[in-house]
Amino acid sequence: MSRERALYETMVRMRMVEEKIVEIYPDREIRSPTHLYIGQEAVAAGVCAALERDDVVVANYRSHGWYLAKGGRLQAMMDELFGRATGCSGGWGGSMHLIDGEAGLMGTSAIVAGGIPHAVGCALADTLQGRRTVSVAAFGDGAVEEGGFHESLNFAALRRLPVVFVCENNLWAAFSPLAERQPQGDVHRRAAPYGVPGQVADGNDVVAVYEATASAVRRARDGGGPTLLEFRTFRWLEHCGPNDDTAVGVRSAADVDAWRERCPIARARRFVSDEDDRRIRSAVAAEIEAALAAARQAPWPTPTWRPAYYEV
Ligand SMILES: Cc1ncc(C[n+]2csc(CCOP(=O)(O)OP(=O)(O)O)c2C)c(N)n1
Repeated sequence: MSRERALYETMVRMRMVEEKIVEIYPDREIRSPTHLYIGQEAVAAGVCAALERDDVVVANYRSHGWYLAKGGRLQAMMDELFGRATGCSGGWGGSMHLIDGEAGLMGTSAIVAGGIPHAVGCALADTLQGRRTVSVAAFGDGAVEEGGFHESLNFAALRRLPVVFVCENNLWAAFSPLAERQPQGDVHRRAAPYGVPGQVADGNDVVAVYEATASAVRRARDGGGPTLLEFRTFRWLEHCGPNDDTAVGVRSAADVDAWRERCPIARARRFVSDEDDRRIRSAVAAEIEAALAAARQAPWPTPTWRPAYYEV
């Protein structure tokens, strides 16, 4: 399979899974707060395609795309959204707290910037233990305003750790636009004070994302230290939940429409034939229906369950 076809398929799968979540969310079978990734698919797809399975990703609560792109199991994710014991986090984490250690998705976090030091810690541990894995910290533009971002960049630079810092700059943090939060909105320029290379690329161009990441990953794996990548993109739906948010009066419908025109999946459609596209979509639709049916039947966690440390 060509790389481009695989990138397209990954994005279509993410989109179709989330479109199904949008469709069923009002039924309240999924009770977890859910931050949808629709519009941003090229970032997780392009980044994860440049990684090996053993490489690590730590992402934020806008997690579904990262989980799926890194190789997490759809069934375990769906079970988690349904709060079932067979979910990837035992049914206790919900949409914001996904994990699949075997796939190298080492967690997603509700704390803005909270996952960044975790990714750096994974890189430190792997380096000390002689493994040549690379860690990715994925976060939004809002995370750049947190101390943890700067401390992590500083420490990773100091120790030349194999970390790729990936900022998904979707220009908004909930209802706050970037221009009202940061005097200088070029996130990639935050790398320079730490002596780290910073690069910006079109986050809706999956090949551009892949290429920028592949070169940062090579550099990290060869001992060259961290890179900060900024991918400009846009979230189509409300910050949290399945709806459009333009009626609220903050983001304009014209802005959202302009970004919908730049759909990363439509842009990559040329990589597959009509026949191929049909095949991909019908296989994904069947996979989603099967996962939903199984999630509805899956067992609930035991209410008396406690984390292991609770008993100590
Ligand atoms: C430390 C912390 N501060 C504030 C919040 C509340 N909060 C949740 S999401 C969010 C916006 C973050 O935006 P961004 O990092 O750009 O990510 P995006 O939602 O755009 O993917 C904020 C402020 C939080 N969860 N954690």
